[in-house]
Amino acid sequence: MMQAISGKLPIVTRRSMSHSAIARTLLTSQAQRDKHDCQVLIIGGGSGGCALAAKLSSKLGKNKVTVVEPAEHHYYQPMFTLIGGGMKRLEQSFKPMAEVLPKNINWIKSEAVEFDPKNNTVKTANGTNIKYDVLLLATGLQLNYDKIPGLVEALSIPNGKVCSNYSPKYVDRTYACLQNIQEGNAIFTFPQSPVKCPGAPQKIVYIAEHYFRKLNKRNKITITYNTSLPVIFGVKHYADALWKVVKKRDIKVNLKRNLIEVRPNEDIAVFQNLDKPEEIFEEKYSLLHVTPPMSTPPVLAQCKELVNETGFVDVDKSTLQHLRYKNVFAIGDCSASPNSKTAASAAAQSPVVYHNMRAVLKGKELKSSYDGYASCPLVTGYHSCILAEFDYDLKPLETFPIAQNKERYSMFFLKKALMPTLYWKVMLTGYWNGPALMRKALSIFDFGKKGIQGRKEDK
Ligand code: FAD
Ligand code: UQ1
Repeated sequence: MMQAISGKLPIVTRRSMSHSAIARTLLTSQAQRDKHDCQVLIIGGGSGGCALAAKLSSKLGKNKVTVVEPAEHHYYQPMFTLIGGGMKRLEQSFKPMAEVLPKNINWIKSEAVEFDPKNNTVKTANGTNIKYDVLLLATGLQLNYDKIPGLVEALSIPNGKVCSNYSPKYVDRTYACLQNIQEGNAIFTFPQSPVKCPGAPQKIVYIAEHYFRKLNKRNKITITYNTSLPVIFGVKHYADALWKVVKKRDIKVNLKRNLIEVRPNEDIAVFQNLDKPEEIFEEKYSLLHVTPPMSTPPVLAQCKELVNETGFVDVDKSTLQHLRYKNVFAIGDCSASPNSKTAASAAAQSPVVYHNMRAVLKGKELKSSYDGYASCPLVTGYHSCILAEFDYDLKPLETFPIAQNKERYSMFFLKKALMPTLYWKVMLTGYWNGPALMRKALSIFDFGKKGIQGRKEDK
């Protein structure tokens, strides 16, 4: 195997970095117009890519795994919900990429710009041609704020009324907006596209409602959640519980209503009724929280051999292997497997992808399969959370022997205090395979739950 690291000493050294981190970033500068071969190539060093890099590199050994990732920082995105609610600070949500990627891999700090699966090659923006034996696509989803006219402008107004928890660029605006609003309409949106963590657009609704009550301004503010979806949540077991929450707390929910324009000069948000497209609503806001439309990155979506008609990587939903290219796999948000896109799903996919990629490398049959597990901690305020967990059939697949369709402090504590450590120390190091083992162990207890998994009325 040819290594891209060659000859010269580093031109720029970073005092704060370890020697191995310097060696790994070296590849960035010296790889210009170079060739690079590897056994495993991973595109994207986010939740899924990083977890798999850790698992595979510790098994295969030094320099067998190459990760292409342009970002300087790795964000723990699930924390954005809490940052928007003023419960955590932005600085707590990220670490240098050099610190979270495993030490024994090659890191090409650039982005993939061309895929050629017929010839097992990927090109990067810094001019490296990489040849691989097996490829893992882990690019996640891109945020398309620019798809809504007026939105980028609205989000750039200092101390403005428009905010969004979805990007580290805008998340600090959310808590400022919660503080600034004194009266009027607080409007929250869910776009007409697949999104990562489909529960997150409504978590901030509940946090905002609780915040307004705490600050004694709730009676002067109306709260509306406009969602493009036909349901409040895709799993009936939890949707029933959420309808009770919105009713009790006087939150108005409009289904099938999509944000199509923002007019920041007039503080007006324009919505369309997705059932009757000619019906357009102009709504005045004092606070507007936007969840942007999302898609896989264009470089992936443009490679028609790799993706389906919606731009997601065309994999088998059980094995996570590409339907045509048997040495290609996907993990996380960019995969066409029809699960909810969450870090919890990527964790549950990680052992499946790991075992099946190793089987391909050894020329063996694929034996591992993914059940569609996804989890969404639906934070409903400053000390409560409904922990939704479900599978491909939208059946509850719960870890704990208590009713999880109820607002609980214990689940809030799990989300706020335990999950960040589980993520940084256990998932990104390749040891967290999702809660399946824990679920099995805890299944010996049944505090009156009477086998909620798979009850007919919950389907
Ligand atoms: P990501 O972690 O997004 O990583 C993708 C990586 O690919 C990035 O580092 C990017 O730089 C890189 N990349 C992109 N294009 C290229 C390219 N061309 N070349 C090379 N690299 C590229 N999940 C939960 O489980 N629980 C939660 O409570 C939760 N809450 C959330 C709240 C919010 C507000 C948000 C935004 C997300 C939340 N999620 C939650 C979802 C979770 O963060 C994602 O599902 C998870 O990070 C997906 O992992 P991934 O590896 O697919 O993508
Ligand atoms: C989870 O595994 C995970 O990925 C690390 C999350 O993202 C941060 C989650 O939010 C949740 C809830 C899970 C599931 C874990 C347990 C213990 C139920």
